[in-house]
Amino acid sequence: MTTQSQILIKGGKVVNEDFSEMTDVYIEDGVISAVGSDLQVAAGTRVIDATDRLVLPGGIDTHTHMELSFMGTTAVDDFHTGTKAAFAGGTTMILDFVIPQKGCSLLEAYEQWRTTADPKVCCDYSLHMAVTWWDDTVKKEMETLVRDKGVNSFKMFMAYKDVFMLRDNELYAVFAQCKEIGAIAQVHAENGDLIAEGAKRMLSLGITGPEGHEMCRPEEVEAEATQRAITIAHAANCPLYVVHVMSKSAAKVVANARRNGRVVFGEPIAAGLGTDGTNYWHKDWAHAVGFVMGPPLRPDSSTPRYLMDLLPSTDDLSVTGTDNCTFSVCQKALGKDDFTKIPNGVNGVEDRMSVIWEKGVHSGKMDENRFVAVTSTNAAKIFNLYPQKGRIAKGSDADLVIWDPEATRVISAKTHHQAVDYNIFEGMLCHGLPVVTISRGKVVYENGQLFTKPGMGRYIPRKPFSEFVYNRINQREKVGKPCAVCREPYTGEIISIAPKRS
Ligand code: URQ
Ligand code: ZN
Ligand code: ZN
Repeated sequence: MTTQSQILIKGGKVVNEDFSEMTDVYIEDGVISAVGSDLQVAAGTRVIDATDRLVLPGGIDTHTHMELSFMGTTAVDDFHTGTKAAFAGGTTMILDFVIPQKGCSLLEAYEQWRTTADPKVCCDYSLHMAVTWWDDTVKKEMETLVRDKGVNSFKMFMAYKDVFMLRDNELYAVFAQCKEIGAIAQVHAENGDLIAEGAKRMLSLGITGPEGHEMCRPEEVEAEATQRAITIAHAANCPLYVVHVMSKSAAKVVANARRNGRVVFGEPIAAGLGTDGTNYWHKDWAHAVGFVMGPPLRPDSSTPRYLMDLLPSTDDLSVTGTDNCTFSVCQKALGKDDFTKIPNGVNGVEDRMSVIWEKGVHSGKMDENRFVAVTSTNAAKIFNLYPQKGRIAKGSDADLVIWDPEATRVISAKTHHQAVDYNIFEGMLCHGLPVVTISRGKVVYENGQLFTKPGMGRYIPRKPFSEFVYNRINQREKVGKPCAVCREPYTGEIISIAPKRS
């Protein structure tokens, strides 16, 4: 790993979300210190030639679950292998999730996740907090997490009945608290009751394979919960972020709500943008089971294109993550006779940027600036990391990727850097890949080689009341309050109601 503290990236095209320009970038001590031509640099500066390449802000993966203990086992990509793989794919920051068991302290869970992650992470990271139960102590701990621990996002599950799931009244209470403390509410939007009934029905019909996982929770089960969450969040005047939007139906609900002025953001993930749920019907069980996640990938094979079409446009969908939560086939085999026992989760952290470049930019659906917006900048703005992250500008962290838009690679578990033993994008040819990844001014990936050390990444605290998220909320708080009608009191006759005979 080079100890170089000055780097000059020369001759490249710097691409931010709002414009691109042929210019140079000078990095000193982990920070971008100048962007321009003919820059004065210190003696001994390392010069990296970026001719014919793009210089992008490092990717931000909004949704990972490294080494999550879930459904009886632990996700095989941990904070070390998962963040090395992130670098290899051009991602320089992940946002992972603290998920306390029902009834357990959120603060204690936060400390456990920090103790696990800090010594292992290679890239910078931050933590969302899941709220899996509700009472006054949870309410107080949310406030403490925002004030003292730099958490500004809380995820509530509407699925995983009896495990993580919250009921509507609890959702309303948590959303109200999120708005009070300036956090954004995130939801896993599926109707957990319908999933439980659907699973019972499938098993009673003798359907135990991965196809039952999708059939027990079809896309309207996701769309219904998405709409319900949007309605409850709007009632609480709370900003909402719908994680892993996996279907056309749910995407339409988010897009429609945004056009109706709701403060809601939709997050499609690499899996839903790059592949589909027809894989659940594959005759080879070991192939089909690899795609099991919740909400499921959809058997409507036009879904990836539909979701991708909503990214370039008017921000119907705003930001991309991966929900990287990997279980090798032998772990998935815990559910070989019963799909409800298959640990849910797929890969994505290494391949997200290339999959979106291939399906979004190379296909001509979005331009390079929009690519930066949906893979990095919008995430930074929503989670209040901008412009420290998500931009190439003086003073921003030197998290960059030198991107070769014409280079190609074929995605395969044989060559990926992740620990999981299969890849849902196996065999996919992608244009667009990182040549050099730079994290806080250090070259951490170059020409296929990683230069990382576990623990070199930092936890990044985030402040509440992100302007990008709260500007409209705050204004509605001021002007949108309902008010009573002034009228003379009623003086007419009132019917008398005879007291009930006991
Ligand atoms: O639901 C989630 O986001 C976690 C538990 C990962 N697993 C999944 O299938 N999405
Ligand atoms: Zn989820
Ligand atoms: Zn997740």
